[in-house]
Amino acid sequence: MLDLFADELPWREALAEGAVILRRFATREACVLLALIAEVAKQAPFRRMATPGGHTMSVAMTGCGERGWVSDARGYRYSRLDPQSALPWPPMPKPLLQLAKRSAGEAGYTGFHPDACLINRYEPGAKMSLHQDRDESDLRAPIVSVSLGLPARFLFGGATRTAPTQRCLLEHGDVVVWGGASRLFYHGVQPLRLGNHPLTGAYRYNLTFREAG
Ligand code: MD3
Ligand code: FE
Repeated sequence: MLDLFADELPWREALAEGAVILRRFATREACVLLALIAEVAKQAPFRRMATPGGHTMSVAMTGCGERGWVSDARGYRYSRLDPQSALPWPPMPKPLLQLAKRSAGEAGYTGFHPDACLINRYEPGAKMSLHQDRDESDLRAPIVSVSLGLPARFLFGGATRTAPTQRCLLEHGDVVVWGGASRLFYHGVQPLRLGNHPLTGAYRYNLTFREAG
């Protein structure tokens, strides 16, 4: 097989206390990951959820695994059922689970057992405001994030909403592992810029693996 990535090895960048970027760690698997996302989306289509405040999120979401993250007028939570179909979320495909475990291990987090994979799809202009991820039951477990397709300008701050923010570009194949001190840090994504990625066209996808339950 022609290997277009043989000359680009992954490298690591420290981002914050307990957080590390594994640059290009998922590049070789990207095609497989995107095919698996498409399979999941056949069973649980991407949808733009309502916020508790009555707005509609610009990011379209779906998920796989035992639990899925949902938002509606009642709030944010994890649910075993997809509210749109009233069926369980599609199972987490093995290669996704294995990538998540391998990434966590690479960052020093052994024994990571994610039961939820949230799949975000950004179209041009879609963004995610500064927030914390705190709906998971055990906040000692890290979150593993995988970026695919168009690049995103990612913002991350500190333990309070007003802490100074840093920005970094998350590109196709980049994996970030967030744990320890940075697990509850505020973060967000700036509006996606127009572009055309060879594998995803106008979209960016982000997978986040979590121990939710
Ligand atoms: C920092 N997703 O789904 S992934 C989210 O690119 C979310 O779609 C973004 O924030 C995205 O909640 C960012 C990177 C990320 C994920 C979890 C974190 C950064 C984090 C948890 C704590 C601190
Ligand atoms: Fe988040």
